[in-house]
Amino acid sequence: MVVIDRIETVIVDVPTIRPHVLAMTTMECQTLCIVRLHCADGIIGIGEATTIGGLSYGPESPESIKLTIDTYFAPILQACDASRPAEAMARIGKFVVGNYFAKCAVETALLDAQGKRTGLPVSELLGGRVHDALGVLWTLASGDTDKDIAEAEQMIAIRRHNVFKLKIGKRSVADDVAHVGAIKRALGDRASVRVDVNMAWDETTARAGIDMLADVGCDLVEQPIIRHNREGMARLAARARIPIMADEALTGPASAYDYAVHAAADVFAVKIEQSGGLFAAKQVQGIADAAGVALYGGTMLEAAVGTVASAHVFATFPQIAFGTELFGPLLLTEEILEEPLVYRDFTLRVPDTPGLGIALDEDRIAFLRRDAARATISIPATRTG
Ligand code: MUC
Ligand code: MG
Repeated sequence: MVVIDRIETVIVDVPTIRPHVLAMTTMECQTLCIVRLHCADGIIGIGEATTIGGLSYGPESPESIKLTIDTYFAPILQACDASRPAEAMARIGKFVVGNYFAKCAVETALLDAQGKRTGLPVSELLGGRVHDALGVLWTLASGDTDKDIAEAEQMIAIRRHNVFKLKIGKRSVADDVAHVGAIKRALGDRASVRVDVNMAWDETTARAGIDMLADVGCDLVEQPIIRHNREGMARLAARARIPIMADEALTGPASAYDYAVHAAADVFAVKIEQSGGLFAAKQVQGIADAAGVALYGGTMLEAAVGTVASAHVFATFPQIAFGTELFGPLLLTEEILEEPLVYRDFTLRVPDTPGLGIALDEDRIAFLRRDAARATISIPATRTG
């Protein structure tokens, strides 16, 4: 038995490289809850949880995740064997309802520690990788069409991304479709253009909006309507000329099963935090594969730790037809790893060293943590609207 001596959580605020405009919030900063699991054998496992715009995306905030781990998970983990991550997570699941993002951060830290202990990358602990590199798209969300086109051109030129996701739903459908059409026209066959509505439309609006998007060359529509309208999603998927992807609606294996049974989406966006952890994300993949639903690797705009944890999971998916959006670290002004993740030729390399295969830049974390006395960096508050 490997005793867990201590679990440490820190809140870290990192500015974004530009305002990131989504239907429900504008982000100028990303807040991470970094977890360190100190094990009695000297191994430290790391994990991360993020949300999008505090509480504007889902029911957990970085601050609530920290409190949940410190107050409720820590005493449970005291009785757990760090070398049995699945058992430790089952024990947490027995005593803690919900709190998926917090569970994901702790499960990541347990698996990182276990990988370091056994000499295996996390992808191998999860069954073994099928991919060493994953396609990565970029989200154009500056809020301005010309700026988005310039950003996309630069990404294509440096061979970092040639698939783009546009965040829409904040403006009128006509304005949004004009924006999407202008970007698609500028990029042509050099890029795939997709949209994420983040649930901003009602079903009637979505019916018209999806047709209009198909007409201007959009390749995929993500979560057009509210998460609980599964029948609406099924009706939209049945009539649409382009694939419909579920994101917010997928909160773990039970919802994936429900969506698969009712043919409520053509594609599942799998997110490790939203699924309830890395094991749960694997279960979502299994359900999608059994049902013949295509897969996509989603992000909660995690920084490097959550991003690489997601990459280890997605690297084990036999099919991942729509690629991933594991660009989170690239949206941030600060590097938090000793060695940055490698983005090259439109892909992210999946590390193959033990555990997550990364090391935190501890000086950077010490500087960026919210409770540090900072000298030069100013962190903008997240704006709403
Ligand atoms: C979402 O809803 O998919 C992913 C990329 C991005 O820009 O925001 C997220 C959230
Ligand atoms: Mg989405």
